[in-house]
Amino acid sequence: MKANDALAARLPPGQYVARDFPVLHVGGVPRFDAATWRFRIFGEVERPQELTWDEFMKLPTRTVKADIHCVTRWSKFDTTWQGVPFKAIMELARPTAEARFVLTHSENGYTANLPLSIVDDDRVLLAHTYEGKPLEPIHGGPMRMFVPQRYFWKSTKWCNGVEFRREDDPGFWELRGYNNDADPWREERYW
Ligand SMILES: Nc1nc2c(c(=O)[nH]1)N[C@H]1C(S)=C(S)[C@@H](COP(=O)(O)O)O[C@H]1N2
Ligand SMILES: [Mo]
Repeated sequence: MKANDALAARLPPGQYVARDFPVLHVGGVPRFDAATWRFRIFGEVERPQELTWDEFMKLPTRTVKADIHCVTRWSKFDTTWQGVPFKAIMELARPTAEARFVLTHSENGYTANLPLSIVDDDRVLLAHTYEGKPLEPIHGGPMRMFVPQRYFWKSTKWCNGVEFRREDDPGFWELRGYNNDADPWREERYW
């Protein structure tokens, strides 16, 4: 395969390769205090959880290397993240048989919705480490969702809760004209 073909196979339609790591979010960067930080797992689960930072950091971790794709057209190849696998969260809280969707919540009110079938995947993390270092506050530290199969707006920064749901409810950008599914390979950018 020629270099251009290899690039085309890896770059979703309408995207370009970014060398830097752009920062994109609405509002300010929330302050992190390890003593008061809490992470909630709630909704359609058998065992709702409210974890402290120490408890969260004792959960299993996994490293995932993947490309990320922002709806504003930049993609970044080979980013390496470490965090708690979403599957570990499911084992801990046990979604009920009725759970079909998740809504991830942020410290500053931002939300993103996803089908359970997308997040129940080894590549999906509650990431606290980026390229071997604690995730920087501007990129969502201390912890953010990492969902590489979807445009990056689905990866909620400063994540403080995961809500399991029977029904799908649009998140912050989905309410403002962004596509509900957000598959970069199908170029599902807006409605
Ligand atoms: N809490 C929160 N998470 C968020 C956002 C936001 O505004 N608030 N923006 C999303 C969007 S649109 C993108 S592209 C990515 C950007 O992540 P980055 O700043 O680490 O590149 O975060 C996503 N997660
Ligand atoms: Mo974005």
